[in-house]
Amino acid sequence: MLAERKRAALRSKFIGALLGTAIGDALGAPLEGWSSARVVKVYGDAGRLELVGGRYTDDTEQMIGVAESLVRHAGFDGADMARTLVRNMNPKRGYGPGSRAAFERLRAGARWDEAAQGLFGGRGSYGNGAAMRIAPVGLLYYADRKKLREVAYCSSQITHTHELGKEGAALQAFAIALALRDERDEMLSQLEDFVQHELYKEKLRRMERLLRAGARSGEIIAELGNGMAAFDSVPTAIYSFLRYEDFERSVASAIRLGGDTDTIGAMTGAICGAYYGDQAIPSEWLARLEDEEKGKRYIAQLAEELYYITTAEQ
Ligand code: F2R
Ligand code: MG
Ligand code: MG
Repeated sequence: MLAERKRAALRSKFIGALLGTAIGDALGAPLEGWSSARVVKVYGDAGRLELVGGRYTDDTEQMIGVAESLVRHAGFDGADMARTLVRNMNPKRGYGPGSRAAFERLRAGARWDEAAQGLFGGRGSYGNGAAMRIAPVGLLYYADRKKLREVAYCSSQITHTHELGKEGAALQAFAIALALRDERDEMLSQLEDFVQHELYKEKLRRMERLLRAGARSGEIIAELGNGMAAFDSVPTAIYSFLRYEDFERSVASAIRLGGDTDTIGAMTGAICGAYYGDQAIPSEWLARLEDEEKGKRYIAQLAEELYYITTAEQ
């Protein structure tokens, strides 16, 4: 009976992480690029944020591609994942310039692990595009941090070859895994132990201070960031999860920080969903999330398939 209850809770967390990505993304989408002051002026500094439109963006579209490929192969296959991301791409969802360029090179025949190498003067992208789509990797490998890191890096390589872009994706994937495992109290120390770059370690140390002080938005933005670089948005999403103890407040407060709102919302939603499960997502938000060809029912189905693959191996 207990095992049955544990299985149901785990399944709900898988669904929560993927739907949480889509909800945070759709909530933040109309405000992407706004300053925090503008978001607060229009929506107020507390209370429910309205889900306007309900359409998700590139964050969720790519997360769906990652999940589809992992499900198809019961694991990572770089060429297939790249093909899937390219096939799914709808430019109207608003893609980052680096990712768009990588997909064009893939379409022209470049290898999955080489297409993005020449971007940004050969340094590769450190944008948050690989981190925002990483939730399925955090779920599938939640019990194996070595494999989680390996697949996070490899899946990033398709579009983001800069080490800070890859590390941001691995950090976000591991935060999702820890949330799934209910390791909230240990999250910061575990993340500090896991992460390999001093820039991220420093942001995690700042986070500890900000959480203790109950910092205000201006300070959070100045210390952690709210931009499109992985190192200016992944830590902010982790902070937003740790700052409050419910799905709605964490996601709404992340979006009220302004900047890359859809992406910080998507990443916060993924961690919160992995921790609280899908039932914690406000029903009013879920009701408004798009449900067309690859909408909420499809996303929940992908999460269930990932859950079955993961638990079949245990
Ligand atoms: N692209 C957008 N939003 C703008 C347009 C949306 C509008 N509403 C519309 O409908 O058209 N959002 C999406 O892009 C972000 C993810 O970007 P990604 O995939 O990481 O792209 P990119 O271009 O690789 O990186 C983003 C920017 O980061 C800077 N950057 C990255 N690496 C750099 C490097 N090595 N040196 C210097 N700068 C670097 C650049 O400014 C990149 O353009 C998400 O917000 C997603 O929602
Ligand atoms: Mg987006
Ligand atoms: Mg964005």
